[in-house]
Amino acid sequence: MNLTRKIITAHLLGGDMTPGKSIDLRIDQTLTQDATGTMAWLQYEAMDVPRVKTELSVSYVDHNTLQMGFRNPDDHRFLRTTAHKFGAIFSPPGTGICHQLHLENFARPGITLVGSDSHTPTAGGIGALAMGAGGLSVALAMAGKPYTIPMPEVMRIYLDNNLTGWASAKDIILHILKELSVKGGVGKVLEYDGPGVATLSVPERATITNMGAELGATTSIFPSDDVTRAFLKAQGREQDWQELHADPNATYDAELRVDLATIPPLAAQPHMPDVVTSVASLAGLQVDQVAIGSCTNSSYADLRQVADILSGHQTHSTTDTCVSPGSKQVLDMLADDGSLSTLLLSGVRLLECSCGPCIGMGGSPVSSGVSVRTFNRNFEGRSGTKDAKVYLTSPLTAAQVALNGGFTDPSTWGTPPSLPALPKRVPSIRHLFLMPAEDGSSVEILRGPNIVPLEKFPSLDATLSASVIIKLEDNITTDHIMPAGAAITALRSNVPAIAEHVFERVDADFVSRARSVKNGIIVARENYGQGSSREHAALAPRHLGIRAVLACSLARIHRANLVNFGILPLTFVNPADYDSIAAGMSLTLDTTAITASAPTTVALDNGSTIMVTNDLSEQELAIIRAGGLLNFVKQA
Ligand code: MIC
Ligand code: SF4
Repeated sequence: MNLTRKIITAHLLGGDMTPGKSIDLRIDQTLTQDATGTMAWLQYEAMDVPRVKTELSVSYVDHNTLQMGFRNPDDHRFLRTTAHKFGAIFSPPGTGICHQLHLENFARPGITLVGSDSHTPTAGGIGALAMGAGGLSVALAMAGKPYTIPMPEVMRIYLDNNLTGWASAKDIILHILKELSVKGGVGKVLEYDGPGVATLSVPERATITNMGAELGATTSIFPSDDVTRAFLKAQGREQDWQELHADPNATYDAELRVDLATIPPLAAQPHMPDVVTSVASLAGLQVDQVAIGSCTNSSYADLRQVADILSGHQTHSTTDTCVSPGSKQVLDMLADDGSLSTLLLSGVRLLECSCGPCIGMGGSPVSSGVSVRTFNRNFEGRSGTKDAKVYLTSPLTAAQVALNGGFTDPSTWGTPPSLPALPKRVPSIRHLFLMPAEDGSSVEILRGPNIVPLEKFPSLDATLSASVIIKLEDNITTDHIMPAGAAITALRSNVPAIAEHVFERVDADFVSRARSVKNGIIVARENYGQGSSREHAALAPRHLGIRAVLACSLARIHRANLVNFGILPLTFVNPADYDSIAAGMSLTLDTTAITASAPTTVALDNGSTIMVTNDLSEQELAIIRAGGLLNFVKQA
């Protein structure tokens, strides 16, 4: 067996392990973060389960820590009190980014982890089967219910040789993105194997599994070996280690071979993580901003290497350079070895240990500026500046760009800094986490005026007549559907208010058109809903009356979120029928005739019909008929 199938087998509560068939998994750990967490905890509260039933659940505050006005601090207080009451550990704002903190403090080989953030697979770097999901799916897992997914195919990523020169872990995943594209991982777990694995540290592995999210993969996973053991030992958690790997004769559904020795420094170009080219080919391009950090590249080793490159130099005067460490542990280590002082004296701006500019929480580039970021997503407008051009690179490349004011040829960079040795013991920040009350029954949940109670959606009508509100192209991201940024993210606990911003960067009239009809439908091409796990990209359209999405294909987490909120995820039987539909048309379907994973007829208002299909399980169909997962759970 391969490693993925071993962990799934050990956690299987039901279903059929044939790729594509539904499986129910026992979930050991969950994580939530503030931007998706307020909804998740409101939903958890609505389930009437007094204590979380997982072995460990952590509620992190890392996405929006700006506290501009009362909304955001009210959210933080709500999350602190819900964690305290319901039995979760609380990580206060400023402690660090959820994925970095979870890797350092809680994740362990062989567990299942579900998190309300699409980069939860970061913990795959330590050998956990870690998956991103919508907040409601995580709330259900916290309530002790199984997590249901389609059984993934397992793709072996065979790493041969080792990295050379200025190439680093980020370049490995950028190379894989170039090979497979942003939809190349859909329906798959990417399982790393081969001699190259042992050459990579746990944080390097985590950089790679983190960005597996950009491939659309269910998750990515590395084996647990001596490198994993040394990492856990340094964290004072050697007892959490177990050896885990695929059997020597394991079989896989697909394979990609990667020769690490041939990978040069790479960059993803605007506006998709898979538009990858060599850094050398960008030489000469001036850069206005460099942002180093995010859950992809904010480990101690990443930032220490940046400091080593900048040591004794100054960042370029026309390149605004900022660093956000992944955790207070990382920051403490940088302070301890003098790297922090090196960074500050080189001209770097130090930001809080949080997501920061990655989700547009400040740090936006200048108008039509070029920004180089060590992050994982460069979708148009995500930085907060609509016409900015964002490139994604490794910290090593970003540091060189900061020094030189733009891209230069790596052959001129000299000798790369060495990877710092793993300290025998790293400083613990575990005392900063708030442990839950032993008995939460008397803990009061503190809310605020922006925390709006959940809306109850009606069940699915027998005949659905809906207008096409918008017709979209390929690869529409959840950032297109429900933009992030400081102002809009502050509305995550208030669905009626956040709904006013649906598709605002794509089509300013979307909301008024959706409101003007009773039922709406969204039409798109391939990979609709890629990117973030934010369920607001389903919930807010549902609030506006969207009842179905008809696309050529859908991204995994968003499709699950549509089901959770009672929106029908439909696909064209014949993708060419996409051309026969125009915005403003009315589509009618008899929903009582829909059966799980089978085609059905849709009537267009021009008198013609098309065939659409779905890949829903019986249970998912029942959830949609009930008007969403919360209604379904309460009915059961
Ligand atoms: C992201 O990177 O897009 C986010 C912000 O972390 C999201 C979660 C969210 O929208 O709150 C994600 O990746 O799931
Ligand atoms: Fe935070 Fe960015 Fe990572 Fe999302 S991708 S969790 S916004 S650092």
